[in-house]
Amino acid sequence: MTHSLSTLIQQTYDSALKNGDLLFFEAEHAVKDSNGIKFEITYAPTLAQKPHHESAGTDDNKKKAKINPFLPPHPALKVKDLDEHTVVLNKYCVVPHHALIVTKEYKSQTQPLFPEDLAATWKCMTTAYGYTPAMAFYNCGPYSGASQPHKHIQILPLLKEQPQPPIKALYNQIQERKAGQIYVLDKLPFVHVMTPLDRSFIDSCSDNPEPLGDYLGQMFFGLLDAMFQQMRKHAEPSRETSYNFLMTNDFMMMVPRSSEIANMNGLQVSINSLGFAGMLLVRTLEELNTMQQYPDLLELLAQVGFRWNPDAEPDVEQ
Ligand code: B4P
Repeated sequence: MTHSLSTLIQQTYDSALKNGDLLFFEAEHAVKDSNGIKFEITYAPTLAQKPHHESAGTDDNKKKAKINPFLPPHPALKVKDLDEHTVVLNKYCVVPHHALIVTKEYKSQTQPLFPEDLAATWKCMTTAYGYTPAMAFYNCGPYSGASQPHKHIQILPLLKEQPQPPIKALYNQIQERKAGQIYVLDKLPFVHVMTPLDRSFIDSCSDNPEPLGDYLGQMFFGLLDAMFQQMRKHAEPSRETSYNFLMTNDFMMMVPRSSEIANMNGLQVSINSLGFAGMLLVRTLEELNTMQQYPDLLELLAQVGFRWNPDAEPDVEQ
């Protein structure tokens, strides 16, 4: 009997957790409204116990830092082999069943996503958690918040009541949305691009990876191109591009990154793609309290992205 992806994820998770091959970090959640987005702040104090990826200076640590955890993935965390990818559980999870789609061969996390990556991601994102909606994200490049250099896309179930992910509340305000059109949201004070997906087309080819991948690839590269156009207008040219990519059941979003760390009243907070979805992670009570009192969380995100240049030529309406 073949099991569904959602059953395999649950079974692998239960046994990896029981055997200590996967660490789940208990967290508390707070919600903070900032400019119409109900940001979800996840406070995970035990995450401080997670081993650091960076070398701490000793030879032993340096050796450990070089180990690629996805080549091969730990057998206890491996959920399923796909054609060119393997579905693996996140060893250090704050959200149960958080999974990764890693390339079977080594590919760099600085590469864009290609049709085969996107088709595999869509298939997993829409089947991994039964009827619970999910989100996929990709931290691309050195300033994106990525800690592993081997190409991996992440998927998470979206569990809460409010529009999910929280950024969707702003997406929902786009009037007369058209699939494939590029949108920029007035309320976000940093360069970003967003596009709605054509669900009826996707559903018509969801069992056929080739047209599915071609369509999602076209949307991804259209978004990447639009992001570079915005960057040319609003930022200094740079050789190293980093960006965060989000994909839900109905839209894609891309945000170029200028740095990994935001400064919150002297505290350093690492932000990855989830920050731009409206989901922020803190590890200490001081960070939690400071974030809850921080006047504008979008300003925190603007610090690690690129602020709009007020002198740039306005976009031409199409
Ligand atoms: P990356 O793209 O490299 O980095 P990341 O998601 O920012 O996670 P990072 O590792 O920096 O974790 P952080 O402490 O910030 O992804 C690498 C992924 O591989 C991570 O998911 C990592 O946990 C996983 N991994 C590492 N070694 C592994 C192994 N041997 N086997 C399998 N998987 C392995 O954050 C800790 C966790 O909290 C991360 O999972 C992160 O995604 C999650 N998180 C961050 N913000 C969150 C939020 N707002 N809400 C909920 N969860 C959040």
